[in-house]
Amino acid sequence: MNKKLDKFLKEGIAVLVTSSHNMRYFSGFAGGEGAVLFAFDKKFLLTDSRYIEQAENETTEFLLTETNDYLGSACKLLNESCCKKLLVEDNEISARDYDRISKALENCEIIFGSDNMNTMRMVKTDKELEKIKQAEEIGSKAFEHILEFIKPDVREKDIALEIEYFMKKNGADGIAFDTIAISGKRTSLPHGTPSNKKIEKGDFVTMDFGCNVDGYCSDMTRTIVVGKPSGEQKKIYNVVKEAQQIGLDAIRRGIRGCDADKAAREYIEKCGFGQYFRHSLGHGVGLLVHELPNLSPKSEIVLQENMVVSCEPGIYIPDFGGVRIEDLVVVKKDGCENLTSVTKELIEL
Ligand SMILES: [Mn+2]
Repeated sequence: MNKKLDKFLKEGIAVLVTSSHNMRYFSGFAGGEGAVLFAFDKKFLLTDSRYIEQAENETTEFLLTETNDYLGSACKLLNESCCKKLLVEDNEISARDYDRISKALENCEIIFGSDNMNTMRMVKTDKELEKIKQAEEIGSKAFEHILEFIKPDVREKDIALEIEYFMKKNGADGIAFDTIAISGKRTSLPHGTPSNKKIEKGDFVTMDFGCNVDGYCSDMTRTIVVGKPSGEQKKIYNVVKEAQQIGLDAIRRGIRGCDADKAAREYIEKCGFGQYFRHSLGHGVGLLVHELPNLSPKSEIVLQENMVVSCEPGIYIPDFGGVRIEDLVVVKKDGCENLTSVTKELIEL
């Protein structure tokens, strides 16, 4: 049992989990639909007939309830036991469901719990780390593979598809998010969508992708150039590469997210590209591809050992193009362990 969750339960606060990622985290049930309820020293898993067999296989110690109305059933259980305080996932629950729960539970204080529940997942166990490592290894292999595939006249959409196909063919359960594969001037779009544009000589190609192993995500980005890079392309690439290394050097136990971000950002600013780096340095990765802790100018979270974060500075110049380099790392006592094994030298295809 998670220590922070245990603390709520000891204080007599019941906990209702309704997001698929937190249900999976706290119970092992990966079906995604239903609710997990911790209350009065009991653990309930409420789901419908489509998932009940799966729930039996994936969980232990949970009292399974088959129901088509898991919120209604949860409220009934809570009312029967005169629950006085209930923690809910405010980020995940609809206004309609919130209204319904509030009306159904008499004399029960409803507490917004998303911030708390999402911090519970930040530090990873060895088992979780193993899955993230596997996923990132598959991503690294996909990158090596795609270098053979990229050439002039290949469409961005085909590059994205090939990366996704390779990852699934090589052990991934699925993709962690829609693959980004963009080229030429379109690389100035940090989260551009692959189009029918064909690769041309002299194009930057940025690929941001990840897969999923047993629920856990990977995430990596590389930018390459097709043909010979121009002086300006080389310059931008090298600034991002150096900034990324500065970010990696800063990530360690005890540093705040904002300070890791600042280290990389200051270098990009010093090089005169500050206005073109307009997102955070990184984010946590786990059951969700974007989770806590953030490495952003606002993040006060102090990094702890075995948190998993990305380090991904970028420079995006409208009507010219952009570069992002992203590795996934595990925070350690005196630094970090890099899970992304492929080169960051500028690859010229
Ligand atoms: Mn990322």
